[in-house]
Amino acid sequence: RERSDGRPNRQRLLVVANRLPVSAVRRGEDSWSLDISAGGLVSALLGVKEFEARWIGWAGVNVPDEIGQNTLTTELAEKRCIPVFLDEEVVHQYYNGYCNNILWPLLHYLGLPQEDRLATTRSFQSQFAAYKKANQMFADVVNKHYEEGDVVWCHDYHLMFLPKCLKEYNSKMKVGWFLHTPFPSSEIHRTLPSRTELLRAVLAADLVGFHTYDYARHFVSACTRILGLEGTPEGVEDQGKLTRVAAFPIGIDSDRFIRALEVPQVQEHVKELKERFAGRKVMLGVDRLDMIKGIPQKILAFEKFLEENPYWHDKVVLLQIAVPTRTDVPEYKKLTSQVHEIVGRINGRFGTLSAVPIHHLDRSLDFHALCALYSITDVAIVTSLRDGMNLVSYEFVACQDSKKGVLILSEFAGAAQSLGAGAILVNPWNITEVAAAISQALNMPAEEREKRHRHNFDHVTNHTAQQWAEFFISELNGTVIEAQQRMRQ
Ligand code: ADQ
Repeated sequence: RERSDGRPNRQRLLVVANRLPVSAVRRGEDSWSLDISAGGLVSALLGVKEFEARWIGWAGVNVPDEIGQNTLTTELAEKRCIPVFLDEEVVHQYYNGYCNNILWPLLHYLGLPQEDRLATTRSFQSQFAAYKKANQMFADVVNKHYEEGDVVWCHDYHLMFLPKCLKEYNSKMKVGWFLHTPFPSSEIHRTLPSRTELLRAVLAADLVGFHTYDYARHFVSACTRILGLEGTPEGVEDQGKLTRVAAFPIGIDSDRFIRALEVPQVQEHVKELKERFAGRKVMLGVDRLDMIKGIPQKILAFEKFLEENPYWHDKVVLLQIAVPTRTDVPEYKKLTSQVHEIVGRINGRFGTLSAVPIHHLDRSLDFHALCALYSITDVAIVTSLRDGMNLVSYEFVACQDSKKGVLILSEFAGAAQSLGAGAILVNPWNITEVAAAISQALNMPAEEREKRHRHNFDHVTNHTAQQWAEFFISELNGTVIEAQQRMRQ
């Protein structure tokens, strides 16, 4: 294809994810306000100049009427976004049900929700049916907008069925699928009633990507043990058809964070924070309020540290910023009250009239406020019980080039594989070990901090989100060309 000025068109990339990078709020029958979220994936793809990206996903609102659907579609088109309209019942069963209640805990080794395990088991079939239906709805929209030569990149556990649906439409479509969460041991995956169908659906893709080599290996083992297929160094082979499986560790747009530190508004904020916490070391946790992030474990470890180290009582503060997510799921509500209760107890126990040891905020911070906080922090603490990668640890490192603070990082976060040599790695289940890590971090000599920071900073600035996206797409293009050559031989 060529443009009217004779130059070749850039390859089109259709990025399909459950949510569009835009949230829509209805203002009237035919008007919408669109709020763009500059998440990691968006910045990654904005930086990839040789592709022309379009987004396909759910806009996060129920739009039952045709007028509303048409006006929203037109407004989103200006942002290169194409909506998939899901009705309330599908969202309830597919998104809240199968994705968040079944797949999310399972992929993070947490099993099915404890209290309603039997109820979940009973509703499993209807939720799985809704999941397949929703994936088919995404596929319909992709198919409608697909042009020959496009690359289709499917994202995450919400869309494991999508590669199969797309290949059924058109076996020549170039389809890649990337999982942002861990892929667990095959012993965990095999407990899923839909284990076989899901694996087969993912294997329809040309390229399947994970954050780490371990997750890729678990996926290949699940295919060999559960489906009886052959694992090869390149991926999984089924009757001569190879699905490439590989690790593509994500990164961040580190320059965006580094540049933000120069913005006057951020510097003003830094000054205020430094005054506010003068004379105290600042520890920071930034997480979505989710059970995988190990927030109660982190706070209990901090309590243990205070118990064992009276010297530090009025010299350290833990700021825990936790954005509430999935607030309509009962397990998440329970987690919120559990965290509040523990924080209240510890502040009651160790606080004074003038200061408390833990500041816990149930909300999200804007980008500039977050950068300011990262930059004044002495010790960042990530205690995820499992985490695909964990970008917070990367963002902290990017903002620390002048301070050279310490990162305490769970060994169960994908980031432990890349930042492990610079961070203090911990098992978040062992609060005694985490308390000792806090002590080590707060007392670390400057020379050692510098050395550890240098390792992490070099990694974060040399493995960016943009490189991640380019690498995945070029591998996908390469994989398809190789497969075509094999077919011809
Ligand atoms: P998440 O589970 O959302 O992502 P993470 O990688 O840490 O986890 O990314 C969170 C993002 O949200 C970061 O960019 C962070 O700045 C932002 N954020 C979190 N709390 C915030 C707050 N209180 N205020 C403002 N911003 C906040 C999933 C997987 C991860 C994987 C990513 C990317 O669970 O393991 O690293 O996708 O693949």
